[in-house]
Amino acid sequence: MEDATFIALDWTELSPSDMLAKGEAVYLENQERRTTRHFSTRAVERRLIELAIQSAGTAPNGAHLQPWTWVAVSNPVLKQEIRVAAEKEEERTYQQRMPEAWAEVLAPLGTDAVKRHLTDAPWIVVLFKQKKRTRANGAWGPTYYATESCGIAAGLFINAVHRMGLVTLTHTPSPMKFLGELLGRPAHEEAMLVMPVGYPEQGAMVPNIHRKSLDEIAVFFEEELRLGE
Ligand code: IYR
Repeated sequence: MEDATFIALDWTELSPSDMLAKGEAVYLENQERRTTRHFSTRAVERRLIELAIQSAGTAPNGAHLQPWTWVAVSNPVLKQEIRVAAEKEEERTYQQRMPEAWAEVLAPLGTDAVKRHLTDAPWIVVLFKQKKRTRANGAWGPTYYATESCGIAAGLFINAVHRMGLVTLTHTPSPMKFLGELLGRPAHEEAMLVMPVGYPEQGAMVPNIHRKSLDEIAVFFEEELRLGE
């Protein structure tokens, strides 16, 4: 077992007004993010994808095992193969596997088995979760909280893409096993999320959804309890 080493935390205090201003600016910027299914075919520099992945790689994660592999595809032949395989699964999902209770909440979002974004977007980024790791002694060992870790990392990826002025869509073909096969990933890696990245198409549309208010999503218990007021 390696001994832990520690270094000083690099941290600068902000003034209360800067904290508030930053918090408001970040909220506003996040509020402007939307998921669209309408991507332009316009090319995106590989460096921008690298930066989004590097941002994702800063995520806090279980035991600092960084249990993720990001596969970025701009190759048109491979994108087409991914689309064909995804649509094959999705057709069965939409036509046979999807219970009515699920179809009912998807209807307002206008999703269907046609996955045009997989070939329109200049990049598809697939996030693989590493279920196992190699230990120092060469034996297989588990990873910990890999799903949570990858979920947090995906959030940072999505945020980075948005802040660079691009759009992405969290697509979840089910089952996803075909992705490991097409992209040559080892068996201990499980595809978790497919994210086309690019510019929105001219005239791109988004569903007219509403986000829950703070009161609907949060509960506070403060020092001065005001229960039953
Ligand atoms: N995986 C399908 C269905 C789907 C499921 C949920 I939950 C969504 O929010 C959107 C779609 C698909 O990607 O179309």
